Amino acid sequence: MPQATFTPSGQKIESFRLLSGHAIPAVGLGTWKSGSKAKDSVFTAIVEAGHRHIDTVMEYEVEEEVGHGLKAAIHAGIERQHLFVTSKLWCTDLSPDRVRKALNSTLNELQLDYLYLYLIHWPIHLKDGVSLPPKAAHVLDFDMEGVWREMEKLVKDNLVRDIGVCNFTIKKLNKLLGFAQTVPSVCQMEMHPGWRNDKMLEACKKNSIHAYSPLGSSEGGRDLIHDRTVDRIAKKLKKTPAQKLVKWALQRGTSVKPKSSHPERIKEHIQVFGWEIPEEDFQALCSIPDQRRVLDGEDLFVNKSKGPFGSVADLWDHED
Ligand code: NDP
Ligand code: 1BO
Repeated sequence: MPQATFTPSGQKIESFRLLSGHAIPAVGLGTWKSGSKAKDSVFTAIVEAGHRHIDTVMEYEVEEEVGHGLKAAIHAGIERQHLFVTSKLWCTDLSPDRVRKALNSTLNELQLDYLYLYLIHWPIHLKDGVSLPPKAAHVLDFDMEGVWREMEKLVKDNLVRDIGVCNFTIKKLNKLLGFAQTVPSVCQMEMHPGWRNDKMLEACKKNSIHAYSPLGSSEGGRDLIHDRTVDRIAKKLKKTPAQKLVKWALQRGTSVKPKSSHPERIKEHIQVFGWEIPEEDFQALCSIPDQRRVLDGEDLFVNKSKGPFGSVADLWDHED
């Protein structure tokens, strides 16, 4: 469960402790598909709702807007050091010579001079300018060790406080752990009651896990907000379905960053402390059938006839 940490000015932030010793706010704001609403969402989240973690990435094409939102929040009196900002290295920048340049470009868009967390977004190295899903010739060799060494240098140079990965398989994680001098602080993986991803959760126990798409996302037609079990338990505990889903993730030991562009939802998502999902209801949420990823990478990377990934299973190293 998250622990309360306090800023020097006395603000309470519920956080998990990363392997590095740093705290990561337990609940944050996701920004995928936030578009032109990103600035207002970020400002509302930080200044009105009390969020201190914003998750973004160059590929979402919202970093400039997010930067404006962060700037407005700092202008409104929030100290920069209390804002945990995460961004990610996109597939076309997965070569050692491009890592620092990509981070600098992100920092420039966000109008920041450091990040608290920088992640490898997907372990797939793509040629510049390819349309997705890629053909075989567009997927390049991924020099995982070379890229990780450059990520480690970003930490040494105080440009980034923690580094980690997203969308890795256990096989890829073990490969990384075989040479990492700085172990990944975070594995950001899809996890929600419709895709518990138990095997990855177990494999990551020694690392910190940061679940994404906690509400089941807007992708993949998985409407967990209206799932019967989620709804029944939410009513019983007098919480909203979204709060139940966020809390379920926290009780599993994963931090989360639900996305919304609606101020009232952004506020609702962080009102998840001071109460618990009872064991029986927690187990009911763990028993939702039809376990499957909603963001399985099919639209992004699977090219059945011409690609290196002919199926979703290829993408996930046949581990599921
Ligand atoms: P979420 O699970 O956060 O779901 C977001 C969807 O739920 C939106 O359509 C949102 O609509 C809707 N929603 C939000 N709150 C409520 C509510 N209270 N009631 C009803 N509907 C609600 O999905 P995401 O896929 O966006 O995941 C969260 C974040 O995780 C992303 O934004 C991104 O930052 C990160 N992520 C990272 C990935 C990676 O590869 N590393 C992959 C996917 C996500 P509305 O905005 O209209 O409220
Ligand atoms: C396009 C990337 C998927 C969400 O992180």
